[in-house]
Amino acid sequence: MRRLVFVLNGPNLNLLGKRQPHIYGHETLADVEKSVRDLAGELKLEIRFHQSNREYEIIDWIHEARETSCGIIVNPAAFTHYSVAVLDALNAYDHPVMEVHISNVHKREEFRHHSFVSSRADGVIAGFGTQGYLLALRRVAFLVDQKAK
Ligand code: DHK
Repeated sequence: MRRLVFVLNGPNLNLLGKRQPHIYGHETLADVEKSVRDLAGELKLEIRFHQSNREYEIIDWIHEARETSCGIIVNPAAFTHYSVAVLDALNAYDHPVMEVHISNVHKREEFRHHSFVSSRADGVIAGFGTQGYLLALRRVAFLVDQKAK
């Protein structure tokens, strides 16, 4: 299997570093991408890193990942809390899915406590800041290596 991992980011994450830094921190999404790519190099994984404010693009990337990848790391951002369509797309995906939230959504408004994506995710990380992406990537690598044994 190709050691390719899709890292998908939902709406408003293009503003990371500028948007509510007391909640999401000062790192930009480009910083996150760089850290993810550096770690992927160590773990011998390839990365497709995407962000969109449009639900259909996230869905299309999940469809693309079905054919080509060994795992998905997704921060669906606000789509987490209402998108049955993103859940349906992930339910049609056969490899590990890690759900990442930069903030601890459970410490925030009640509408952020429910995630549609969690019923499909193999793991959920929230409140670890942008480090959550790296923890998720290590987990995907572990699961892929385990399967290859
Ligand atoms: C990012 C968002 O944009 C919010 O809509 C989610 C998530 C939380 C995050 O913590 O990364 O509620």
